[in-house]
Amino acid sequence: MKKNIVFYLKCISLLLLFIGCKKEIKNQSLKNNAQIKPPKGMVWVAGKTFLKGAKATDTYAMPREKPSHMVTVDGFFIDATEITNTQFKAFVDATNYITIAERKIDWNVMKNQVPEGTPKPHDSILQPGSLIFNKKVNAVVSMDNYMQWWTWKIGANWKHPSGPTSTIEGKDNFPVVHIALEDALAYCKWANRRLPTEAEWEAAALGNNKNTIYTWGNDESILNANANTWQGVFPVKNESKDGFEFISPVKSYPPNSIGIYDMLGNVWELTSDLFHVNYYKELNTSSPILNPKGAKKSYSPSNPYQVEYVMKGGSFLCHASYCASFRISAKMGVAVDSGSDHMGFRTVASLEMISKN
Ligand SMILES: [Ca+2]
Ligand SMILES: [Ca+2]
Repeated sequence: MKKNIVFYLKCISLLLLFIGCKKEIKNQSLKNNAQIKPPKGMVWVAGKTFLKGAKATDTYAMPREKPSHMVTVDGFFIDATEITNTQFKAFVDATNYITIAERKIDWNVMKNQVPEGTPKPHDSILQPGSLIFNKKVNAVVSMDNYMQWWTWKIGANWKHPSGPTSTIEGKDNFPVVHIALEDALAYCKWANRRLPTEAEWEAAALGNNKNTIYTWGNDESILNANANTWQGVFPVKNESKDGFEFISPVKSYPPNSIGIYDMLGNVWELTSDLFHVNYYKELNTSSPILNPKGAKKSYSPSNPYQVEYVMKGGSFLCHASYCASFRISAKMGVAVDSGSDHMGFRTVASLEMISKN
């Protein structure tokens, strides 16, 4: 009788172990095959291992995109489009959030972000505002000085993208701009989302393609049909051959292979990774890196005074002659409190975040 009880208990424990294993397998498969319906406006990106960074045939690739290396990301949901004015307005209406571009400037904070000894600008300059592209630039002296084509515009913010007299009326489905990292994070918190890591962003941009330079493949000659960038002579003559001189409504160009729009061009997109020019060079790339979250600290030789984050995809201002950032591996750093009229964001959600709801 005692033997039978022991045998019975062993059977039960084996059964429980079997059920436990099945649950584990199910959780694992959930990570890589979404079994939850995507939230409205989002697309599932299946978990995968892929080559992050510069592709071998990419002649535009910059040193900060090298060496390319294998990474593995778990599956996640991503917004099919850049966050629009309508979406951002819903957040502001619900929370009364004030973006950084709308806030008073504190010189005591700002002076730590500029070279020591920089004189305090006149109070008339230290007003809420943001950077806008200078449409009136006729000629540039040196391409190294990008301030030739950027203007500090008092009163420019997401509601007034080109300055105080401009509006977003009739631009509901345009990407929201003048968004700094803190603003994007506040939106994410409200919406139960987060910013993508750079690895997730590249995984989403690749879609079903493998190892391609662009979201549609490797053919640069069809750039104008697939992304809002700059044609002509940057930054003085925009021929708008792709149909748009400035930002375009989201979904104006074809989606990538898994239904995501405007990953390349239109507005730059923030990520949660810190920007460090030598990050890739210092990685141990002997095996795929699992869910990389970027550099531990930020470093940009052109802006050593501020913390910068990685932004991806380029914008309507990107041209082959300058940064050619309309590529999946391209990246730039953006100061943590800085926005402009060609910067926006899109969000992601992991399965755990969605399942909690
Ligand atoms: Ca364009
Ligand atoms: Ca974009």
